Amino acid sequence: MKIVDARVIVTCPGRNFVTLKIVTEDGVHGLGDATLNGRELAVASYLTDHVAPLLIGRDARRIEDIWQFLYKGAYWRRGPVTMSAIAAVDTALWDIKGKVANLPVYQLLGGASREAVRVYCHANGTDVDQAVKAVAHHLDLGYTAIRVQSGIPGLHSTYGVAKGDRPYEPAEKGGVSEHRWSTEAYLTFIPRLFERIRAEFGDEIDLLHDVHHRLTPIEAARAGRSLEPYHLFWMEDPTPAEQQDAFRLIRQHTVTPIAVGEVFNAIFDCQQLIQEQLIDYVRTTVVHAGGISHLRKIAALAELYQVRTGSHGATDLSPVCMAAALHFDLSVHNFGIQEHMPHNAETDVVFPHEYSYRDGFMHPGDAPGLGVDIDEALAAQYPYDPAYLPVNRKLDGTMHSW
Ligand code: EZ4
Ligand code: CO
Repeated sequence: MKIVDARVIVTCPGRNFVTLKIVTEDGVHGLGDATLNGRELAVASYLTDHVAPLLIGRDARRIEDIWQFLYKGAYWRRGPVTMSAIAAVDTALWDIKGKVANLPVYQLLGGASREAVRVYCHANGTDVDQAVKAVAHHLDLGYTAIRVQSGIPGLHSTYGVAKGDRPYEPAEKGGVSEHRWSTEAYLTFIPRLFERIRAEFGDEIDLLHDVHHRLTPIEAARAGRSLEPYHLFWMEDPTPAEQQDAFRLIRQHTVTPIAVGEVFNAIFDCQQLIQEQLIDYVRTTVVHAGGISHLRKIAALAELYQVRTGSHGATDLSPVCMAAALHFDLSVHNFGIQEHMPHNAETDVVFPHEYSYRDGFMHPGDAPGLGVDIDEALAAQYPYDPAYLPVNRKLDGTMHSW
């Protein structure tokens, strides 16, 4: 089953997406998400200029061999650009294998380990009152696990909070915007936010929070300890994880569960975190961590250490990634939860899909393959439009993690 075409489709139905489409000699096609938010064209070029020519003529059935060929064959290992490109190929080949077998991909991965995939949503407010309203709204939509982010008194903007009345979107057009940051303001405010949310909504709902890599280990330990009365489902990215052993210090001080991994691209990025049980959830995702094949290896390692999965699922991961994530989530034994940030209506039309949401759960559907497609004519009507993530500076102007 030879590959006869591999091409990249870049489209911007409100935000940029990069999609790889692989076609076999029998006319079967598969899709893979290759979107790297804010650096999209680097992956598009990597695929078009360096990977697609190598795929032509290869046997589309040999998913693992092609993965190893692209990983070992590049010589230059890992990194978000390379691993997103490999992920796109891997995902597209699983899609093709499912279509040829006439089975949804989760059946090829061992079948369903659960009825459906529990998801968490985002509730954001410019202040605590708005955050309370956003939580109430998402409870009405059926979610039972909710990530809460709020504007911080004294700081004009911060991560995860929408500007104006448009939904929060992690990328902005028209240049790089700047946020301001004060660790002390944040550490003082954050327990008050969750105290209020628990007072309003009680103990039953699961609450999550994203620190977004902004604290040092000892500051993260203080945050985790101060949040213990509100028993979070997880505290995400409390400190940058380049130095995995930094998490030992956080663990020594708090029982607030920790989730890390949306910026990881290989199993080596979380090897120590998992083997020393320094985290509770690993957030690696299909598009940025080498595809379904590599994510399964990470999950298998994590299973040994009672670490569960909690894949990243923001809007900068396309519906192709969402579909692939749901097949993975449904099948893998040590699944924890899946992030769900719904796409806008234009995106949902450009990428028709079988997956669905109901009462706090999602399901990938039972169509052969991934159950997601791309309307190429429609995609072409939304040309690439550069957008960047914001940056973050401390009050004195020093660059900080965003
Ligand atoms: O900032 O996807 O948990 N979700 C997140 C996201 C990330 C964006 C970056 O592209 O942290 O909002
Ligand atoms: Co995050």
